Amino acid sequence: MNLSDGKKVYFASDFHLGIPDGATSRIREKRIISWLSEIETDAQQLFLVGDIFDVWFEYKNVVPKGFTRFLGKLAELADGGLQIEAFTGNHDLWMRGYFEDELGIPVHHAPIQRVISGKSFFIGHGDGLGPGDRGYKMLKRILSSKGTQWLYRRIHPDTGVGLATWASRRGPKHEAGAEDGFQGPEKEWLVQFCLQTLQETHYDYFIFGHRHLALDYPLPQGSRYINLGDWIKFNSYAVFDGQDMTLQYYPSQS
Ligand SMILES: [Mn+2]
Repeated sequence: MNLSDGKKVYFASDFHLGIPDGATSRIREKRIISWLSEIETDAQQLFLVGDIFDVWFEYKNVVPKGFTRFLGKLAELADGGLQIEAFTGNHDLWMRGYFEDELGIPVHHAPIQRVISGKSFFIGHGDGLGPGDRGYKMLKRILSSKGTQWLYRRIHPDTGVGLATWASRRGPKHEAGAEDGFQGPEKEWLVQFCLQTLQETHYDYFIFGHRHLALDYPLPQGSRYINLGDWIKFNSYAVFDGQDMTLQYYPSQS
């Protein structure tokens, strides 16, 4: 894919719509929509890199209530010709066709590789990559399985979504550590993942969410690991203008 003159690619993740409560989430939802309205003037492509919703579980004919303004904005943008692609995160891995059917937005359930205007990208939410976190990798395998999802859909939506909401708020936080800041390259699994990957394949940019840290970390061979941060604390996103990548914050500081 090549960018047209003056056009850009935008990346954002970890909106976690729904937490900590409806009213607070609504404020964040509106902020995200303002941001989308601002970028639509020069965006050619938008990647939503996971954990868009704090809880999402799609039944065959039922989706969770809420997020109408956000979904409406995505529909408007997609209908207007903006190329949008989404990823599942560890909080919203149970997406199964609603975005595709209703919005025309493809959803990736695993990382992807792309070449945009001559630069190579590795893009994914980032959960379950790199060494360690065996418990989570096992849990993810179970939760991702068709059988588990089929069984879960036998539960009434009120109970099913309620249970998922309860688990999300009380369960272990796989973004743990964000409060403590960057843990150093040895402890940051995503840095380890990048270093390992670079030994075999070169990417100009690794784009991840999940860590809830806004990061632009230099790697060997001129590569960079961008962590998109989140929209709970940072309102951060990344922009690629065809030449370079920058981390930015909304509203812009200047
Ligand atoms: Mn997250």
